[in-house]
Amino acid sequence: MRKPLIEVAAAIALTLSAILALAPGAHASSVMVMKAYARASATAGAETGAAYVSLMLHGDADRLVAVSTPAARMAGLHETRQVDGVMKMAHVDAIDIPAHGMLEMKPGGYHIMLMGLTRPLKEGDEIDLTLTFEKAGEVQVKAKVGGVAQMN
Ligand SMILES: [Cu+2]
Repeated sequence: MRKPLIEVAAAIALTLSAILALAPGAHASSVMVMKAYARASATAGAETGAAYVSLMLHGDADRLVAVSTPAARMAGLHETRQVDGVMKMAHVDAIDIPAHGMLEMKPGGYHIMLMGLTRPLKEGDEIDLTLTFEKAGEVQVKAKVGGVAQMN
């Protein structure tokens, strides 16, 4: 019996994506960073700051387990949550991302907390972030410093 055309097409597509996945450099990581920004420091003496990354997984589920940056002595994963009407932020050990899923950090949600800024974040600057994933390993990201109240 003849294979339906759609199956053949699917088989070709699978083969193509397998080739692309194997091509060195073409798909070095299953993590696709869509957006990365930080907020400018409101004052020259600011010690802490926040950065936000949005990314997509092109593959199996993974976990973001760590983050580091030369822009601060310490960087951590935080989540802002509303508890009894009050916004509170807390450290999270890891952020789970489902297979082919998205992680969207944003003010009022997940963010990268920068503690002990080496210098105030200035609008227009760029900071380097290293995201560490359980499976994908380290992913380098450049985050543009936006306005003090930038939302996206
Ligand atoms: Cu925080």
